[in-house]
Amino acid sequence: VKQECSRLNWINLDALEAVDQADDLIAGLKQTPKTLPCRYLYDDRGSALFEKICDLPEYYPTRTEQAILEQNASAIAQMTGSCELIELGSGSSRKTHLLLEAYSQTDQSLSYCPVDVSTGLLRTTALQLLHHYPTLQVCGLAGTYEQALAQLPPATRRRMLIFLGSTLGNLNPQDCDRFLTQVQSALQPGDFFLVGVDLQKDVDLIETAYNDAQGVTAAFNLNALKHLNQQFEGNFRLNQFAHWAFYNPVDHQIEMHLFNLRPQFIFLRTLNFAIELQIGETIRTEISRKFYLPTLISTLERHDLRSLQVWTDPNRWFALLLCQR
Ligand code: AVI
Repeated sequence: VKQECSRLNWINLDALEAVDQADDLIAGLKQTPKTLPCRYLYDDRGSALFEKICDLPEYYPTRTEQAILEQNASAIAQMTGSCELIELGSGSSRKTHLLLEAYSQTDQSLSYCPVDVSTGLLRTTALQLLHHYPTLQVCGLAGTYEQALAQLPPATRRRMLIFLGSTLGNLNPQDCDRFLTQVQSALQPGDFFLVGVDLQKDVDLIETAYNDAQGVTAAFNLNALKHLNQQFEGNFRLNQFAHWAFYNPVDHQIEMHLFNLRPQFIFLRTLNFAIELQIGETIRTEISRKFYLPTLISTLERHDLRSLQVWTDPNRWFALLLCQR
């Protein structure tokens, strides 16, 4: 254990001002229709539920991306050569194992920086990886992507930013542009960006993936309110909301909402903020955009991220793009 700890660095990224954090929460709840920043889906319980979603038969993105990585991880490692790996939103880093395995074949000084807001998961994963890869150096960054991109430790060599799982789709076009601008400035010319995205496809297949039979996605969605109740001493009654997820064909995105079943008066005590919720009112907790590859490639190009190679599965459901700055 001592040996493993000497290969582990830990950085708690500077917290955002508490007031700023609540600003977008309050603004979203005042809006019509109401929205929540999707980071509230990811406390430790939310992250554990998301891990469960990844294993659901209906949720095709994880296994599809995993299969693409299984087939192409060595090609990726060969194309980039030795580099330090930084993964944004690493979660349990399950797919990253495939990349680390491929890089460990050729790279003697393997280093990996997972970034996640869920510190519990980040710590467990870091320790598991150190145990598995005897020479790996891990630098865990506890914080949001934005914090991480603004505060990355100085680069020691070429770097590759990894952003898997179609998390890019959880950003609206404006936030996506802002995020890619941050990616661009965190990278030096020659550095790499590896991004996995869910593609446009049959609507039934997509809607089924966000309305699973066991109700894990529903529990994940409702957990955002539990998180708010805990963090801000709120009084959302979870059993008075229903999970509602549907495809919006205009914006090409799944929208996850919480549908209010009874009139409720909500008070978030530590923010001294109150709202009334009418029957049938919804709170949108997440968007999950489904991409059209040519549009995405040109968006990336506008941020100086040139696609070197695009890999997809036989159904063309999911794509993995290796870009270079
Ligand atoms: C993390 N993110 C890419 C997932 C998605 O598919 O948008 C989150 C998720 N929401 C419901 N199921 C999974």
